[in-house]
Amino acid sequence: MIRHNFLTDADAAQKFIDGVRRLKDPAQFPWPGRDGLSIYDSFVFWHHQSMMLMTPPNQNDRNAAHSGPAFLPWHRYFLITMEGLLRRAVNDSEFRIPYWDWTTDAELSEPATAPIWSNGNLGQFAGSDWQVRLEMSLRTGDLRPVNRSLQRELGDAGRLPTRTGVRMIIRDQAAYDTSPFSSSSAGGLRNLVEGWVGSERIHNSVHVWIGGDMGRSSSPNDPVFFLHHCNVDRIWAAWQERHLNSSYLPDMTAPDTLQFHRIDDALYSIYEDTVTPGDMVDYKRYYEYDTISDLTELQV
Ligand SMILES: [Cu+2]
Repeated sequence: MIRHNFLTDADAAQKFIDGVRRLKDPAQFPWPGRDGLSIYDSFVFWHHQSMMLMTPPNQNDRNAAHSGPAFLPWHRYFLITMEGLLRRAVNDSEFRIPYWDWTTDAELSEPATAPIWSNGNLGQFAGSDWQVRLEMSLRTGDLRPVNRSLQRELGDAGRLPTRTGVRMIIRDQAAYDTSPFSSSSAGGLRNLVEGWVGSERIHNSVHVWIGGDMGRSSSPNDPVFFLHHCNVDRIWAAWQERHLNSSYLPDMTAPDTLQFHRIDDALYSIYEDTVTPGDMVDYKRYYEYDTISDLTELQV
């Protein structure tokens, strides 16, 4: 089952839009025990909680899903879980989340007016019929109930990563991650893709470029979160195909201070399942991408 480019597969794009709207409706997909909230809102909570869980607790950089090796598998798992719910919502067992290839938009003179933001596409979620119900307070950092429309500040800050920059990282980073396995890791695929180092700042830079709700721990409020992370995941997949002899790091010989990030540690979830980074490595059990060769080409 194939994950397609949002802009070249109208069927997957429309199903994604219909699906998130249904999952967002508390009448159709209620979040059990949380009055007025939906299954979609539980993903906002789950993402926020992952950022509150410092790993280990005596520092404030690495958390259960960011600034550490688990960044890529945690978000792969998060998307696969959403993908399964979307399949139920649109009643299509073949549906897979599409990706947004922002490197194409990076080549435009005005990426903020690119097709992805039209009213037929993701622009519609900035309207009054899509309500943010939980937000990270910018003052306290806590999650709090609200009722307001989605906020974006397209292009006010940050920038979209270039295809050349992405290709160079995939080509040059032979290791999945490097010591100290945090936002300070100077090399390794994970930290360069997450975007704490390097010139492209890939994942972080797209959050900043979209701005508004995408800049908070409650960023899954914006459905583009899933299209963005799908493209981030596609980079990991491309790297996996390019570096067949490199594997996820660290393994289980790493110290307890790397708990939640070692290959057989459980990824943080608000649901019952126990899934590890190791379980997420073989993504082809769940989906494939329509293309990764645009990222693995040697000429840069
Ligand atoms: Cu995240």
